[in-house]
Amino acid sequence: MASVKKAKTESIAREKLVEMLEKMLLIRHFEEASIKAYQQKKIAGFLHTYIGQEAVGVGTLAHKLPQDAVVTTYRCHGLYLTLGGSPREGMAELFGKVTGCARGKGGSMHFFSKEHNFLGGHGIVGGQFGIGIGAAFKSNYDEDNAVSFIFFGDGALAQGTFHECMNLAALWDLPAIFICEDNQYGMGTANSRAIANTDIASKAEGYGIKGYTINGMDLQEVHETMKKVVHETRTTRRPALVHMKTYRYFGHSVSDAGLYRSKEEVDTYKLQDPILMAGQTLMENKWMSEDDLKALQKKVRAVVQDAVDFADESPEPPVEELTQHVFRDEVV
Ligand SMILES: Cc1ncc(C[n+]2csc(CCOP(=O)(O)OP(=O)(O)O)c2C)c(N)n1
Ligand SMILES: [Mg+2]
Repeated sequence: MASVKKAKTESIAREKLVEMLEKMLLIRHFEEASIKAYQQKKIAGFLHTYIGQEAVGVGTLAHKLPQDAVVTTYRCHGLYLTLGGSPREGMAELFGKVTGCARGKGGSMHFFSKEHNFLGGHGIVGGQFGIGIGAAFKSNYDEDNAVSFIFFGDGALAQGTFHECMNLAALWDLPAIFICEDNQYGMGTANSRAIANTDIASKAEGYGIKGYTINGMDLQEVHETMKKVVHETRTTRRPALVHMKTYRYFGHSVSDAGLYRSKEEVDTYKLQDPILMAGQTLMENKWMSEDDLKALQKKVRAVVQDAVDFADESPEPPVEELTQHVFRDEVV
């Protein structure tokens, strides 16, 4: 398939790799702490973790410029933290506290950050496509040279809105990067049972745009290939489709018993863990000692503990806020 490019890996400079490792560690520890808090009944509703998929968000968003927009699914904590969203406000959002990034009204699925142009986690499968291409349209209109990062799961590939938005983006030359985080399952359904053509990058051809396949467990591959894809989209204003092959270690949400896959399958992916790999690369290159790595983990754990304490101590939203910030209440 002529339009499908295979990723080419080059090495990342030490400083960048350490920075990305720290972000991946922050996501992992933040979410491990959130699972614990969920079990302690400090978090209600849903909780979908990004653990295992960290390299996709971190390697991709390393190329984001301030004016770029980012939009994703309900599995949104990782991207929010990658963009520099406050761990305190993120944890407080999970706890339903007024100090949260959506004032405690969104919860796990609806993280948001105006400061980072993070246009949210969305609970409706495929609900983010229209918003993502809308941001890309705005960029062309404003001529600010931005791109729009649209993250979505493999479960959204059979949605009509995916195809409609790919069509519009290609037709109107919208700088949108469609990033399919293929963790191989939509809830408990293997994607081979739900998607007619699992060569996801090849779907780009139907819209006359480029498609890419990337090993999403490999931080260096994600980082290098996305550098090229982002540059190309930014300069040509043509959309692109990226197939990230990744895996989630935990269930669809914390209440998923995971009966649809084997422990051996999960363990195979854990052997390619992006955090483990990045740490190993740093140590093999003598860019970091084991003690440096331990110190970095300790630093990140302290940030997460501080976020948990902040969330614990924060007040719940006052009753007066129940109808505020919900549907344009300020102009009604
Ligand atoms: C329109 C719509 N249909 C069904 C659901 C129920 N639902 C929630 S998550 C999900 C699976 C989505 O899987 P995928 O897109 O692969 O994302 P992942 O959870 O694997 O990251 C489904 C069917 C929904 N939220 N929205
Ligand atoms: Mg999936």
